[in-house]
Amino acid sequence: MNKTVKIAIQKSGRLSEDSLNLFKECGIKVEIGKGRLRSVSSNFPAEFLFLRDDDIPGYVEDGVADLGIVGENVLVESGKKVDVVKALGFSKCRLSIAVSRERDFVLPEDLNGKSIATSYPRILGDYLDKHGITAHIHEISGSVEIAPSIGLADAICDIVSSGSTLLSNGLKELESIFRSEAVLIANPGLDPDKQTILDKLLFRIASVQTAKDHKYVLLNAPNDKLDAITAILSGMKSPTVMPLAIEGWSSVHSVLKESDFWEKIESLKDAGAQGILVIPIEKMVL
Ligand code: PRT
Ligand code: ZN
Repeated sequence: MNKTVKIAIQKSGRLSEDSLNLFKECGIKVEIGKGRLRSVSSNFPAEFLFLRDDDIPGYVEDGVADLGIVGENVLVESGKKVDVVKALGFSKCRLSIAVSRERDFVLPEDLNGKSIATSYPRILGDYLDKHGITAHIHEISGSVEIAPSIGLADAICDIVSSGSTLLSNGLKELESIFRSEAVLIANPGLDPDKQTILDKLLFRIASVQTAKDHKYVLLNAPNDKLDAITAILSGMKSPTVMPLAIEGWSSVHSVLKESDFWEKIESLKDAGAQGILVIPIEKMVL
C-alpha cells in the first residue's frame, strides 16, 4: 500500500478556514462535511484529521498524526516535542499582559505579589521567571478578560488581535510577551516515505507563499526610456521587453516584490512608464 501522511487540522475555529485554504491553494483536495472527523484526499497522499487545536501538538508528538497546523501559542504552551517545519503567516496574534484602564501599572515590577489570570500558565511563568517576578498565576480556561472586573485577578495575560476585546472590557494592554502565528508542525521521527511527502507539501507551500509576496507587472514605455525602466525592474532574471504595434514603444513585463511595490510603481511612472497593469500571481517556482 502506498504511504500517506496524516495531517491534523482544527475542526472549527480561527485556524480552520485558512488551513483548508492553504491546502486548496496547494492543489490538494480535502473533502469536508459536517461532523466529519477524517477525510482522505483524492489527489495527494494525505489523510486529514479534524481536531480541537489544543489536541494537535500531542497527537503529532505521539505520531497519531504526522503533521499538524496549530498556533505557536498553543504549541509552546503544550510543551510537546515536535518539529516546527514552516511558519504559515496566518492567525497572527500576540499574548499580552493587560490591566484595568484605571490602574497605574509599571511592568514587570508591579506584577510582584499580584494575581494574573490566564490560559497560558507556561508562557506567562517563563516570562515571570525571566524577570525574577513572583506572582500568582490563576489558570482559567476562558473569558479571561472579565477576571479583573469580577475581582478574580489584578491582571490578565491573554491573546490579543485587534485589541477590541480588551477595550470593551475596560482593560489596557501593557506588554506583549509572545508573538504567534499558525505553523506547520511535524513528528520528529517521520520515516523517509513520509518525509518525501512532507517535502512535496513544503515545495507547494513555498510556491504559494512566494507567489503571494510578488506581483506581475506589465507596462508600456517609450523606447528611449527603456533603460531607466528596466533598471528599476530587476525581476526574476531580467524584464521581458516586446515591441508594441505602435512605432517607438515597447511592452515591459516583470515581477515585483509586494514589499517594495508602491515605491517601484512611483519610480516607474516618474521614469515614463504608462498603462501599468498589476496582476496577482497564483504560483511561483524559483
Ligand atoms: O475549539 P478549539 O479548541 O479548536 O478552538 P479555540 O476556541 O481554542 O481556538 P480559536 O479557534 O479561538 O483560536 C485558534 C488560534 O487562533 C489561537 O490559538 C491563536 O493562535 C489564533 N488567534 C488569532 C486567536 C485570535 N487571533 C484571537 N483574537 N485566538 C483567540 N483570539 C481571541 C482571544 O482569546 C480574545 O478573546 O479573540 C479575543 C481577542 O481578539 P481581539 O481582536 O478583540 O483583540
Ligand atoms: Zn482550543
